[in-house]
Amino acid sequence: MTGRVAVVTGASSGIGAATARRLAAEGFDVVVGARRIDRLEALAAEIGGRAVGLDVTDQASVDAFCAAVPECAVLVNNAGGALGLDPVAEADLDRWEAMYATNVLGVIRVTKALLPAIVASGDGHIVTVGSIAAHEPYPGGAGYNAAKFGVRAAMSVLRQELLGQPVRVTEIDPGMVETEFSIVRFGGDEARAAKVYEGVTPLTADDVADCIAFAVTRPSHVNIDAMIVLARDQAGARHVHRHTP
Ligand code: 8X3
Repeated sequence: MTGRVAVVTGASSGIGAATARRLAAEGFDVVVGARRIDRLEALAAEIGGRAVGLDVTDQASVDAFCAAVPECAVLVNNAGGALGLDPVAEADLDRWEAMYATNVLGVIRVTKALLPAIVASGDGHIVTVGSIAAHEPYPGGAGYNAAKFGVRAAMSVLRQELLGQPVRVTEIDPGMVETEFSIVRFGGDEARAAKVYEGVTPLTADDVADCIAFAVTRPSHVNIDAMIVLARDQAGARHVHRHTP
């Protein structure tokens, strides 16, 4: 048991929930944050953690969250996601703003607010869940690509700015992970979401949580700067091998 506090954002499902479970199993005192408080409380009860409501796009919500979490050693910035697959010519700018608000400003807002506690822990770690989309643009991806490239740039800057402080900064960039990601991206269209993973063995949320746990449980002097994690069936953002039944 480390007993150190680990905060996981976007923890009500998918990679966030899997990471919360895994970090609790590793002995962290886990605080889960998300907007869907019912699911969050069930998860917190399951893992012996604490649920605190969190909307990363709302400064008052982030302030209240941080007031409830005076100590924090590890922050996993997982909240985020994609909205649509619009070509630039048909961009829905409201959705693009929303992607920037969650994936970029949301991560920065939470990180900034928790940073004093993370530094004060004497052995802090900030892990951000990015995406292969932060490395490879693809048709229809521009709104999400821009957001994920943006947060990757910001956290790379943070890594440099924190040099000399007792804080590690890591980015985990997965490819296809079968979670609610595509259902949310396609506005609840489950058939369209299922097509994304058709004929492929995608990563699971647990696979990504495993990578996060690996980074977090290295000795303190080891900083996993970045990790791109793809399914064996995926060799690039849109380079996928689909098995026929
Ligand atoms: C999710 C992966 O390729 O749909 O972050 O952008 S992708």
